[in-house]
Amino acid sequence: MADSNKFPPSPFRQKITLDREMIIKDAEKLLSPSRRLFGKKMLSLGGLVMLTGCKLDAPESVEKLLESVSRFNDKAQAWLFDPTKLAPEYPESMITRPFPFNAFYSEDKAPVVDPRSYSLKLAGMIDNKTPVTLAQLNAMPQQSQVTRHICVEGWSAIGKWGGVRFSEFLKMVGADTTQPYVGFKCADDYYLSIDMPTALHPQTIMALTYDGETLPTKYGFPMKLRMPTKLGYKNPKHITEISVTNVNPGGYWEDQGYNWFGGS
Ligand SMILES: Nc1nc2c(c(=O)[nH]1)N[C@H]1C(S)=C(S)[C@@H](COP(=O)(O)O)O[C@H]1N2
Ligand SMILES: [Mo]
Repeated sequence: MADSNKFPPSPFRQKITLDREMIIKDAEKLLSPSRRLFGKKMLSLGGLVMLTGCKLDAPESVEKLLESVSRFNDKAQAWLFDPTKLAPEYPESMITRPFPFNAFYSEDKAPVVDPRSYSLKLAGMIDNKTPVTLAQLNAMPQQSQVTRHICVEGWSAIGKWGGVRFSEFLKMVGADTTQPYVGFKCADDYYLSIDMPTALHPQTIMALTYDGETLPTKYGFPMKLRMPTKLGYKNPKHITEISVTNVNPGGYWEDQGYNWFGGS
């Protein structure tokens, strides 16, 4: 985590307006390389408030919010991405129903994976690369969490996921956790990589259930990685392969230039 004092002063420091559209425009400027990828869907005020954890109740808070956005852009990652911090957990009564679906395609195109033939491939710096079956994953100790999923497109929702703590899985298969990256391949051509500290974070789980039921197709059957310390797009669904590596495997959005905070 970078020290926030090291950031150059925001060019928007002088702004003392609470005009919503202006705030969004300014934030879009700060986020500019990635903005064009999401177009109009990219930002909402609610999304920005959630991303930055800033409330908009005073003129100074606008400046704070914009500085916070600027920090994301500068890869400082701010509070949301601190791998040593625990993400907040919520009571089950706060679960968002229905929980939203999102992907780079519509819900009816979500890949249908056959649980009988499925096995999770392992690659890279892992001692035991024998593919892992769903039965094996289900037999491991399970834990659950009610956490908030935040999507950069401007929405967030609280959901409940259950599954295997990822650090325990990595230990079981003999992964070299001194390597910097963990890569994921998915049944729908999505791919992604995360940093090892996030992989080992206690709230990072291989989710096998959603809201107490087998993970539905739309939410990533048979298994997704749930990381409440990362934004939505960093949570890969329908995982088919996991690799441990010292070469950054990139990611679906990151390789299109969308790398301003995700790569940590
Ligand atoms: N395999 C795969 N994983 C993915 C995506 C995708 O398109 N394919 N989209 C990401 C994005 S942008 C979001 S917001 C979340 C949405 O997860 P949900 O459908 O459970 O809400 O999945 C993430 N993981
Ligand atoms: Mo997302």
